[in-house]
Amino acid sequence: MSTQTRGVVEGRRSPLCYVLLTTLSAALACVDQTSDSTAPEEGPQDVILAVSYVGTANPDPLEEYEVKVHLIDRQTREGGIPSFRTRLDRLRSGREFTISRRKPGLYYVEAQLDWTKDGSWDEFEPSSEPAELNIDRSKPAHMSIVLHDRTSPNDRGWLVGTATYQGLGASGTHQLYFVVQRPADFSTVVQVRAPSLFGSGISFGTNDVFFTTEKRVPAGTYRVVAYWDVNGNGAYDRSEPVGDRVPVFVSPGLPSVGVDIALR
Ligand SMILES: [Ca+2]
Ligand SMILES: [Ca+2]
Repeated sequence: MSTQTRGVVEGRRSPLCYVLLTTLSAALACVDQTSDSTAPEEGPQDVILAVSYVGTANPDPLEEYEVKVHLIDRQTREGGIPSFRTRLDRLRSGREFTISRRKPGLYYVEAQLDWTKDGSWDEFEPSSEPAELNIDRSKPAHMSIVLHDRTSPNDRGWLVGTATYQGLGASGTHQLYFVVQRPADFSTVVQVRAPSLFGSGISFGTNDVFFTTEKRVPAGTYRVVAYWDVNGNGAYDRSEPVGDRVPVFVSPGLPSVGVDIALR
């Protein structure tokens, strides 16, 4: 609409205009009276959550995690687990998550961050305290949720991963070692031996070889390397299959999962 045209409409209204405006005002007044004289409309309402994380977890800054919100009706036990994905640094500053149209009632609410990305709730994963939320009949429900660590800052973390090897002689009674090293000087922090399959040693090819350091690694940044100890001396020798050093973060009391090493 041009400036000139707008001026005509606002400044010199036609008789038809006044009729329409008067009718519209009357209609609005009628609506106002109706809404004033009855109870608010009942029905499902949005749940607007302010979700944040407080803790010491030190993830890869590009990693995204799923936050699951358990929202269960106290009376009917019905509900669901809506979720969203986010980076942990974004969650530290808080973000809003809206769950649309839930039936009014008293709900149980608890949220959890799936640190291990396995779709299940592990006891060490950041989570919120259980709380109750009343979803009113006439307006959206608001709630703050704080996810916090289940561990303390000085707790040790651990690494979980696998090794693969496609070379000749991909099975044997030799041992496979995983070494967690400090990045500055490659000194060893923890060395673990992969469990032998059926007590007969390592067999690559059909299965990746699984390892865990268990809770032995202080929080920090490390490199992990794996080698196949062919001569059985408990140390790496130059002719033995070995993988590249993989950088990992270890957070207090949390596992670093998915550390995969390809031996050559
Ligand atoms: Ca999990
Ligand atoms: Ca060796």
